[in-house]
Amino acid sequence: MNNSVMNKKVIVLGGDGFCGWPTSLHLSNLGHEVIIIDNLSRRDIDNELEAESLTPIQPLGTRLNTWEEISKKKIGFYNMNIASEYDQLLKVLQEEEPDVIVHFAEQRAAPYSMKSPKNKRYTVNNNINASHNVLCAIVESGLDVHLVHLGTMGVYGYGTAGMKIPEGYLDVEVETEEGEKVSQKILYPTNPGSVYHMTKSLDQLLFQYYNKNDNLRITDLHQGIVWGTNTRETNLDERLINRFDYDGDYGTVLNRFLMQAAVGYPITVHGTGGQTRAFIHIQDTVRCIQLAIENPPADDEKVMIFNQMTETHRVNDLAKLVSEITGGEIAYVSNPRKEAAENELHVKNDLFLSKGLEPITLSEGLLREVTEVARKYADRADHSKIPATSTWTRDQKPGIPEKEEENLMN
Ligand code: NAD
Ligand code: USQ
Repeated sequence: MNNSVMNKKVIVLGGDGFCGWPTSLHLSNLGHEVIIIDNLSRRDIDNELEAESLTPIQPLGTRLNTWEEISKKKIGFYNMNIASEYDQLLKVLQEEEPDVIVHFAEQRAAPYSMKSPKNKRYTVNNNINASHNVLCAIVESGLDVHLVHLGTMGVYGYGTAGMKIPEGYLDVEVETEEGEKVSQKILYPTNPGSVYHMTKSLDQLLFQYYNKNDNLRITDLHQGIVWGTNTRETNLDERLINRFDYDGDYGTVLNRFLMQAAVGYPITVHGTGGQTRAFIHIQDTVRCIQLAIENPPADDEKVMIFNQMTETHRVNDLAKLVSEITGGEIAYVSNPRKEAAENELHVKNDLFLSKGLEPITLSEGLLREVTEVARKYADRADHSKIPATSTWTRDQKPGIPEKEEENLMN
């Protein structure tokens, strides 16, 4: 059988999360043997923030039993902190002997990472130790594992690059002392905009080193902002429903705008909304992971980097589009982040297109689908958790709409 379509044993680190859960189901549905490792820290953070997923996500045990009932396929689970429980992680790798590890298990919210010194340190300790432990354990196990990591478009920064952002590497020409021109391929210079995005920049160096020193086969996916909520598999039964983050720390921009419009909260555009970002629908996320697994790097290949995004949009244009479709009112609020007021963003995504990705782009139908999910669970929304209150420095102010500020005071 062609290696690319052979069923594989896949460990999904962070398989209980927003991207990890639908990916686990998708891979299991394709016939891969899937094992989730997760310490359920994202659920703990929900408790800490007193902000739940808008959708009623079920305990992981219920999710796994439901999947087995429906698909007759079993997904394994280990409750483990991969950033601190190195020996246990190594033992699981030695016992399970996976072909592939998909690594989602990091603290992924920029605002959460900027909330306090404690949060900054937690994000760095968790993310860097998680990635390093995985790399170290793969080497110590002696197994030939393909590591697929979820990185971010944010490593490139959001200045105006003046060029199409390449997939990970930049071709440069340097001049030697003798005046000779030498061509080099270097990692695109990182320019992270938060402590969270910085950890993803540091991850890149870890991958480059372990690839060079130990010939590890690594794919790093520089993913844009994920929108949407359900996929074909999570739609099969309400107990499989995916997480929908809407709060000021974990909610991402397009899902927040759709949710805000659905529950009658003003659409919170930070500053002028001049920020341009890269986006991808959750259904394409799971398809991209499938394609990355089916197209592993060769033994002596350098870290393979794909830009996992399908389109770019300006935040203000998204707000206007959501407002047109839903009738929601836009509120231009103070920007709690330290970021350029405006940027252009042009990105190459040729690699996934060449592997067969047929991008799902923004359409009214899909936007309405998210709004309908949000409307269905609107009574679960806690309006006091909607505004983004984590500020990047003492100079920024929370992004609270004026009329809601009064409600918050009362
Ligand atoms: P999420 O927080 O919903 O899921 C992450 C999962 O990892 C959670 O279930 C959490 O409990 C687990 N986890 C975290 N630290 C762990 C540890 N030390 N040990 C074991 N488990 C741990 O996040 P998500 O939205 O699913 O994102 C997954 C990955 O994709 C992240 O690395 C993120 O940076 C990246 N990404 C996400 C987006 C997005 O828009 N959601 C966009 C680009 C990239
Ligand atoms: N924004 C608003 N209003 C809001 C929320 C956000 O105007 O109510 C603005 C922000 O100021 C920012 C932009 O929208 O300019 C995007 O913010 P976001 O929270 O949607 O995205 P970000 O912080 O970049 O993080 C998310 C994920 C992260 C992932 C990243 C991909 O949480 O895990 O790495 O998207 S990317 O943005 O391509 O780097």
